[in-house]
Amino acid sequence: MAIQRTLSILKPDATRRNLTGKINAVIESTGLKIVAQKRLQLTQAQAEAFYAVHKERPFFGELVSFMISGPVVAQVLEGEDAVQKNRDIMGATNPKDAAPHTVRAQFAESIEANSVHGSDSAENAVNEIKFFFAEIEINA
Ligand code: YYY
Ligand code: MG
Repeated sequence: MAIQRTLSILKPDATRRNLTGKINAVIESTGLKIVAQKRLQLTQAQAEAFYAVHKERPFFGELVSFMISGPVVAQVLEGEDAVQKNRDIMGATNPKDAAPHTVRAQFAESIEANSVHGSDSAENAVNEIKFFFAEIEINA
């Protein structure tokens, strides 16, 4: 497996509770490197566009409202097998199902306020990184 990039988002429940440093420590403990990072307030249109794949799902409206309820930290993570490595350390979508030591097991409040987003495939990672970052902002 070659060096790969993935998009990570620290969600509004994490910024609200001042957990960005603690979550970054978990990410960095995997060997993944945070090669770009910025804190921003998503607009409703941006959140809807980012999660467009879920627009027919019953939770879409609440997901969008939650994602614009406060600032997020968007990040690019780089390293060996970055997409899967980040998914592994995030834990299951529902924190009740997340393995111990994962970010969601340790920090998530609920299935909705679950602290982190991570790209789920290499192909989606490329598009999600482009959504937030220009190449000049990504520096290993
Ligand atoms: O990739 P991941 O974040 O683990 O889950 P997705 O199935 O892509 O759903 C995106 C996002 O939507 C999830 O992180 C929380 C929210 N959500 C929800 O509120 N209720 C559900 N039943 C499923 C997902
Ligand atoms: Mg997902």
